[in-house]
Amino acid sequence: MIQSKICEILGITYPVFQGGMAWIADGRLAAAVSEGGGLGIVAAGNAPGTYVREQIRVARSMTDKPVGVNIMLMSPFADEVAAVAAEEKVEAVTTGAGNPAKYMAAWKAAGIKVMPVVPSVAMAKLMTRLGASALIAEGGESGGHVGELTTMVLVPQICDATSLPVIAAGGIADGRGVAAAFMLGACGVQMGTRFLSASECSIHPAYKEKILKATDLCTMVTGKRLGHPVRSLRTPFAREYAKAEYGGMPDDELEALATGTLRKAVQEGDNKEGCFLAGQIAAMVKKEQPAAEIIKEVMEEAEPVLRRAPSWIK
Ligand code: TUI
Repeated sequence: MIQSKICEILGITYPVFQGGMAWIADGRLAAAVSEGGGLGIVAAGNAPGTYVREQIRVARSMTDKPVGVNIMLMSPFADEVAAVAAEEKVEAVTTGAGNPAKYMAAWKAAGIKVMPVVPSVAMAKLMTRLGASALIAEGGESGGHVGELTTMVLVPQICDATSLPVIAAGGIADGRGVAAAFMLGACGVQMGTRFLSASECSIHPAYKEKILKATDLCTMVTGKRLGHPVRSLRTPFAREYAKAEYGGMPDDELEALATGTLRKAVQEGDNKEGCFLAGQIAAMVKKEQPAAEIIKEVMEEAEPVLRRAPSWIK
């Protein structure tokens, strides 16, 4: 079985994190991933502290294994959610969409392992100095809010910039992706899109169906003009948003057009007004299966690839 230092640091069996997908990664999904030997992560997204506390407790009621919380730093509730994570003493906090510097001391004092998403070398160096336990290098192949660099380019540069363990994210959904991430210097992976197909993932059936039917060119990035690029499925809504974005719609109207669209996708499967966040790897997600099976399968696929040189090299 492939293990690495991130397994020791967190007390997990497999070096696999589940991405902190807003509106999607609830206590039930996080518990299923943690029970399966990975790190399940409750996503705070834009939700208030009460919701996050409740979901942490749901996860705790379903597993004794370590559980994490993802804090989306652009959330108006980031401060209160940061406090909830410390109060509930989750084993790990991951952060996204910003700089978590002001929270690091409090989380560390609560004994929490802090693992920020770093989209650049500068941010990796800063987070290393501030005492992060590991770094997540997430390339722009991922779903949701994306940085500039691809996983292939970002991961080795982050590995060179830090002595901390690096978790690769973005575009990883099978054993080959895991093996490639390790070859780039990572010692773990984070998957989001692959877990959308988990049996324990409570998204609307229409959302799951869209992921299972996705093809290679099925995602697009919108929102660059307002500074928050987001990757989602190329649906009628995403096309309409892109048209408005490049057609000169005023900023406030553009913001309003996006408001509530993720909820509409996750809870209602609304094809017209929903924003279905998904990574470029969606096309390789083939079937619904339990989270534990996903983790075991990708790690078993990765093992022979990593243990010997590819057979197509002479
Ligand atoms: O955060 C994510 N993915 C997300 S957040 C999200 S909710 C949202 N909805 C609409 C607009 C924006 C967000 C949906 N998906 N992934 C991790 C990630 N973090 N990707 C990129 C970054 C990042 C970007 C800048 C991390 C740090 C950062 O620092 C900038 C700075 O210096 O403050």
